[in-house]
Amino acid sequence: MDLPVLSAGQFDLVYNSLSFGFAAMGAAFVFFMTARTQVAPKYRPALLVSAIVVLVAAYHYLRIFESWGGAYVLEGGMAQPSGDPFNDAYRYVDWLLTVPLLLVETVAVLALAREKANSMIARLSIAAVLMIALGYPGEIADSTGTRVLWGTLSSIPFVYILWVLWGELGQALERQPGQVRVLVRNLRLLLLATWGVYPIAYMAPFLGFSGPDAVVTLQLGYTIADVLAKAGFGLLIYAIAREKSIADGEDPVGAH
Ligand code: RET
Repeated sequence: MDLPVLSAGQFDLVYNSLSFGFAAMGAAFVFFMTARTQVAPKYRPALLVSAIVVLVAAYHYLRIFESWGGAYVLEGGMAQPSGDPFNDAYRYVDWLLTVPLLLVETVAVLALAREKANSMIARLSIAAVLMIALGYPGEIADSTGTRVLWGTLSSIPFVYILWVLWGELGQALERQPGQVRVLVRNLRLLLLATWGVYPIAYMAPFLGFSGPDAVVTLQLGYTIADVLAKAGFGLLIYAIAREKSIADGEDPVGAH
């Protein structure tokens, strides 16, 4: 999309939220690395994957943040496009790397038989790559028609992923002990709520938001969803791993 002129306040809102995104992902990385020793060894890979996800995201947020800063110049209280492009591709490259990792994390917490887990990861990862690759041409398009077309195509693998995960997490719920069940239920809701924000933010340009408002809504929506879907999701995975360690009688902290 061509960048519109923004008020200084609109520019700052996106600037600060991208900065927040970088700080949140960096802090989450330190947390997940440190928290690994608080769960039983079999759950440590899940926390390592969470840490990798937020590290990859922290790097991309830094790049997006710099790109946003370079794409505008402040003049007379307004933010004018500087002529340098704002690189939307960082987000999509980030998702290409992190969404399959989040799927690995989710499937790991389901504790399925190895073959079933591998086949699910493969099917869901292919769907994730399709979802992201089909969304990108629409993201960078200027015409609404092109955006709607690619967005609709991208929604097919999107619905497939949510459908499969919702069902599998639902079945896994039944097998979990008390407190873990509540956490897995929350994980399922967080997944649906955060993943649902992406297509809505993508639709901002044709949901009645025009020019500057559309750009700000889109960037804020993606950033909030990313922090919740990566750092927030990882925290729930940590809580589940911790409860399961305690339930297995393998609490490494020894408080139980
Ligand atoms: C796009 C294009 C429009 C249609 C749909 C989309 C979905 C994107 C999603 C992204 C999820 C990213 C996550 C990142 C976390 O690391 C590509 C915006 C359906 C669901 C979870």
